[in-house]
Amino acid sequence: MRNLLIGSAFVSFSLLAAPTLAAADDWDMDADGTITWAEVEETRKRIFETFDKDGDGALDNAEYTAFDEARAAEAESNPTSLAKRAVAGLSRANTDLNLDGRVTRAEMDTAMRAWFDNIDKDGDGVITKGEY
Ligand SMILES: [Ca+2]
Ligand SMILES: [Ca+2]
Repeated sequence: MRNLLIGSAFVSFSLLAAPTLAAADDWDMDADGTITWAEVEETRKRIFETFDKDGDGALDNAEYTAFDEARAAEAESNPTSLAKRAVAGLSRANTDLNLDGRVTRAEMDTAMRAWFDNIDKDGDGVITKGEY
């Protein structure tokens, strides 16, 4: 269930990570119809570049609140089902794995890796359209 929640929200990360990323297809950075783990890691990097204001490698309470607000604003202005699901799906409940109030790169990595492995049903390390 946890993985499913993360997964449903995951494809909306691109809507949130940066204003320049407007479409879910932006996940697929080389536009070849697949999402690789490298592309997932790139998106995670962008999330931290955008929201980790003090650059300490973790989203603290205030920084995560800004991330929450960005997702809420995105869902408001672009009310796709993916954007709406991202509001709850990417909440601290799903990413702050040790419940210490901060989401580290490692925690985000673990959450996204779990999602990736869950969706990549044939285990070839690549998510193809239809799998997501
Ligand atoms: Ca920080
Ligand atoms: Ca934590």
